[in-house]
Amino acid sequence: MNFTPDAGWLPFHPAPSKPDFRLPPGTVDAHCHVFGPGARFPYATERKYTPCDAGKEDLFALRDFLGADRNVLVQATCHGADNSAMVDALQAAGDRARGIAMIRPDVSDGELADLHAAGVRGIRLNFVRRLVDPKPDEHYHRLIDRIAPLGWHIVVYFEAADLVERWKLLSSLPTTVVVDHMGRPDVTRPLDFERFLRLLRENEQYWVKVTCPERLTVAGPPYDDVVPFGRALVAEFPDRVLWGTDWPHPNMRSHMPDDGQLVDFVPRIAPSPDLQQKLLVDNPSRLYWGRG
Ligand code: 0GY
Repeated sequence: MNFTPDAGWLPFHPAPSKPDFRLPPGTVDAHCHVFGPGARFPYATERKYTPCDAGKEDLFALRDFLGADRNVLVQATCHGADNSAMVDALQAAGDRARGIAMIRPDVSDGELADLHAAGVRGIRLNFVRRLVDPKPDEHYHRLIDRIAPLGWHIVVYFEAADLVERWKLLSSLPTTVVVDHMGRPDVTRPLDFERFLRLLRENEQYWVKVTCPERLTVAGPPYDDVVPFGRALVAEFPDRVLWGTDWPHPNMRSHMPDDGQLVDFVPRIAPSPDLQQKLLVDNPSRLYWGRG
């Protein structure tokens, strides 16, 4: 089956620049996706958008070009709970990738075991309303009951308003929890960021991805207005932060980021070699590869 990308959908950057910043050996791009190709891995019928295909070969080429070593592939909503494109990429990458799946409550033990064998180490709970239809808390509890015994963790994606509404659920999650994209602060309202910092301070199992300056910025590249947020998170929680590109950048309508420029954002939020080593290598190695 052939899929036509949504009108106005920006394809990933065709020729990213070579970053000035040299990623340390063992760097993990801890947030990226594969889309299709739709002809082989059809997009989900319940999807809210149809992307351009962005397959594993392009992802691995970007990894090598940027000087990263490994990837964490996060299941995106356009593939729903059919994780086969991601699993195919995990199998092709061998030990150089791990995955975060989306599942349904009726997933079988056998399916979970297969996902684990392929390298899946967690599930993603997505609360962003333009991406998924909201569900009652009970739905998420049922998913968590399925994965907690496997030693997996939870990745959560929410916007600032969801944090208020889902506070009880979010602050009671039993596993390690990783929040996408700095909790999506409104960079024009730094005081609102305090609520998210409170979540991290009061819940030691919470980690955060210091990703997506291109989504959070109002000023545009090189994302000066996002630097204080990323820098504050890395400084206060150096052992609980992860970095990633978010390639191929779904739903970016304003501009398509240059992935080389996203690498050059790293030393601006993690200014010392020690912080860079934790953010890029040690933290993801511990969480996803059980090392260190
Ligand atoms: C991201 C961000 C987005 C999309 C998804 O699962 C998804 O569809 O995550 C977004 O549109 O903000 O993490 O890639």
